[in-house]
Amino acid sequence: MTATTKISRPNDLSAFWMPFTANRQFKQTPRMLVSADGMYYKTDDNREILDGTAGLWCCNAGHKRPKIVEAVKAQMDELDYAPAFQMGHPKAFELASRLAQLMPGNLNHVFYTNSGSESVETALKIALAYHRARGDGQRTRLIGRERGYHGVNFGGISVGGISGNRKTFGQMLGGVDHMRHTYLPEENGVTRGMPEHGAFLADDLERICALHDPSTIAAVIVEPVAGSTGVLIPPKGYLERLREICTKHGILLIFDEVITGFGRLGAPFAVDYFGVQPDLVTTAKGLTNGTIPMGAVFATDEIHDAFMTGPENMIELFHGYTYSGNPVACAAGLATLETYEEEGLYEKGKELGQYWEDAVHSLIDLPRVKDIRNLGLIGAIELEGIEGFPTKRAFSAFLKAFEKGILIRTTGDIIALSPPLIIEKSHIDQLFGTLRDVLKEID
Ligand code: PXG
Ligand code: PLP
Repeated sequence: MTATTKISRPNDLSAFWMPFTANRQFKQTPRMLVSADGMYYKTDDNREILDGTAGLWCCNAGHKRPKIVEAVKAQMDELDYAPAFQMGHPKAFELASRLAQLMPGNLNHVFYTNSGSESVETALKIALAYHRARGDGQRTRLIGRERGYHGVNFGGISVGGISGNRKTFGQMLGGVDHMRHTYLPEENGVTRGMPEHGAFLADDLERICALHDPSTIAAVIVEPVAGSTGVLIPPKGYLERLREICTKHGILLIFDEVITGFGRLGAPFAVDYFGVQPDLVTTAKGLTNGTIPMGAVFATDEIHDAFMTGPENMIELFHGYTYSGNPVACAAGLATLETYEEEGLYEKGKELGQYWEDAVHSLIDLPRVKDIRNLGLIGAIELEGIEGFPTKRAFSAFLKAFEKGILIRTTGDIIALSPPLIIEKSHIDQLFGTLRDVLKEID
C-alpha cells in the first residue's frame, strides 16, 4: 500500500520529529491510527488493528473506556489546572490515598510525576536526599543493571544498562555502576514463567559492594521484570536475594514498575506478585490507562518520615513538576483505578495466564524463533537476527503484522507482547494466529 492511497492524512509530516522512530521510513509509508475502542485501533484507511501491546504497555483497560472518558471531560469542566506547589486540590489527595491502599506494605506515600522517566529521576533524587537527611550523605552511588531501561532522562539512562544510550550520549552521571543482567539463555532458554536458575546473579551486587564500599551506595534500581530490553524474567529467588543484600548494607531498593505496575503480572504490582518489598516504587503508564500523562513514586513511611523534620514552614523535598498531580490526570487516575477494580483486571493475568503462556509458546516450532519467554500477560518471542542487520527481521515482522491487522512491539530482534488486560481468548487466538502467519512469511 502506498502513502497516496490512504485517506485523512496530514499534508506535511516533516515538522513532527517522532520519538524512538525511524522517521524517514515512517514518513515514506506512514502508519496512522485515528481512533480506538476496546481491544482495537482503527487506521486512517479504516482497518481494525488488534492491540497486542496496550499502546506502549499503558492502556491496561483497553481503549476509550467510558468511565475514564467521562471523568476527564467532567474534570475539565470543573477544575482544569491548579498550582502544584503550596496549593492542593481534593482529587490529588484522594488518588494518593487509593494508590497507597492498593500498594502493599508500608509504601504509603505518593509523589506525582508526569511519566516513567520523571518517576525514575524522582526516586533517585529521593534516595540521595533521604541518606543526606539522615546524616548519611556519603551514600551517593547509584547501582543499576545491564539491560535495564529506566526512561530517557539523564539519571535514568545512567542507571539504565543500554549501550545505545552510551554510544549516543556519552558519559552521563558519574558514580554509577551496574550489575549483570538476568538473562541466561544457555540454562533458561524457552522457559515458561520464572526460570529456575540464576538467583546467584543477585550476588553480583556483593561484588559491587566489595569494590566500592557498600557505605557509599545510596540505592539499587531494577525492573522486577525487564520489559523494554526484551522481557527478561527474574530467576526464582533473585529478587529476594537482592532485597537481602540491600537490607544487609543499608542500601535502598527501588523497583521500577512502570511496566509491571497496574495488573500486568496478574496482581496490582510486582511487589504483590513476587512478595518482595522494595523501599521505593516508580510507576506511570497504567496509572491513567495511558490517557493523560502521569506517574507516581511510592515511598515507605520510613523514607517519607525522614524528611518530615526541621521547621514546619520549610519545604521538605526540593523537587516537583509544574504538572505534579494535575487535576485532569488525577481524575483519569481515579477513574482508571475504579475501572481496573470493577472489571477484575488485576486478576486477569492469573485467570488467562495459562492460556496466554500456551499461545506464546505455541510459536516455538517456527523457523528462526530462538527463544520464548512469558510472565503474567507479557510474552516475548526472540528471533534469530539477520547476520549484519540486527533488528531488521523483527522490524519486518512488525510491518507485516500491522498489514495483517495486529499491533506488536519489537526491540532488537525480540517481539514483545503486552495486550490490554481486557483481552479474551478469541483475541489471543487472533493475535497468535496472525503472528504465526507473519513469522512464516518473513525472510
Ligand atoms: N521505566 C521503565 C521500566 C519503563 O518501561 C520508563 C521507565 C520510562 O517511562 P516514560 O513514561 O518516560 O516512557 C519505562 C518506559 C517498549 C517501551 O516498547 C517501553 C517504555 C516506553 C516506550 C516503549 O518497550 N517503557
Ligand atoms: N524550564 C523552565 C524555564 C521552567 O520555568 C520550568 C518550570 O517552571 C521548567 C523548565 C520545568 O518544567 P516542568 O515543571 O513542567 O518540568
